[in-house]
Amino acid sequence: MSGPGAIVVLTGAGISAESGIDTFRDKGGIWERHRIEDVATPEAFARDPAAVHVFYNDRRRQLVGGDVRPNAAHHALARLETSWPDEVFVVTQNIDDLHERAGSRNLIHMHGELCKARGARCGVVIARDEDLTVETPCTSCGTSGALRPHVVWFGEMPLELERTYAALGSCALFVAIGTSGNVYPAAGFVTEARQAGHAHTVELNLEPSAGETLFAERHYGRASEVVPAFVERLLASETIEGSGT
Ligand code: BV8
Repeated sequence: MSGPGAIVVLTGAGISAESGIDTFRDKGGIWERHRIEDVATPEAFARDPAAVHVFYNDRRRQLVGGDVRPNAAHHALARLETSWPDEVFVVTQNIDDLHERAGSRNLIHMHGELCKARGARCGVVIARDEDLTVETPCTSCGTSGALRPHVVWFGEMPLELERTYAALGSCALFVAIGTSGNVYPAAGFVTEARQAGHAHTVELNLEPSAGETLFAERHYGRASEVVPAFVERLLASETIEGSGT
């Protein structure tokens, strides 16, 4: 007897909003205060690395500062991973570590991680909670000033796409949580899951996203309420409602 099927969950900044981490495109969001071209492209880093380091240092200090912690939505996904009879795979666009801190293990950060740095020369990735500056030496190759945030900027290739597309092609359920559906290729995952995987597709968000009509099922509200309720319903029935359309 085969199980109910694998689940792929895509999360975005909205799942961390109630943990106190700013989203990007909401009112007062990060892209209202900074221009992407100044802080989140390889060209920006080449032009003014100090400004890019300040942008990420500020966000890293907030994350590691102590009063940011996972919320009920992160914990619900960790519970789903341990209790669901088939695979649960979380692909996050977020660079915070709240999914890990809530207990999620089968997880990838397609846009990188705020608490990791990468040697721009050697490509070695290291854990890094402290500030980065243009003088910080790479702990692997020793080159001064060669460390960059281990973050995927606009125009750069997201991480582990092959593994992600394989999961999208074989899942029975695709759930997008807390994402506005503006950034690709992540915003195209729902279509991939429907076409390649014939998956049932669900959007859980504060408000309809740009890809709203692509989802077979939609529930709106705050992630800390909507996600636990959705996970409870899934675990109670152990079936995936509906089928990919
Ligand atoms: C690439 C790291 C080549 C940095 C980020 C078509 C195909 C492929 C690429 C493109 C394409 N069209 C355009 C492109 C280029 C570009 C792109 O998408 N541009 C956009 C602006 C049009 N994409 C790229 O450059 C990507 N790379 O294309 O490589 C390639 C080509 C083909 C195939 C593969 C590769 C790289 C993009 C990655 C950039 N890096 N982050 C950092 O964090 O500083 S993106 C950035 O946006 C963050 O990662 C963020 O997570 C992400 C997406 O934003 P969201 O997470 O959705 O956040 P947002 O604020 O927008 O929305 C929050 C939502 O939450 C809202 O809907 C809100 O209602 C909701 N919400 C709020 N509060 C709550 C809530 N929901 C529930 N509860 C709440 N309490």
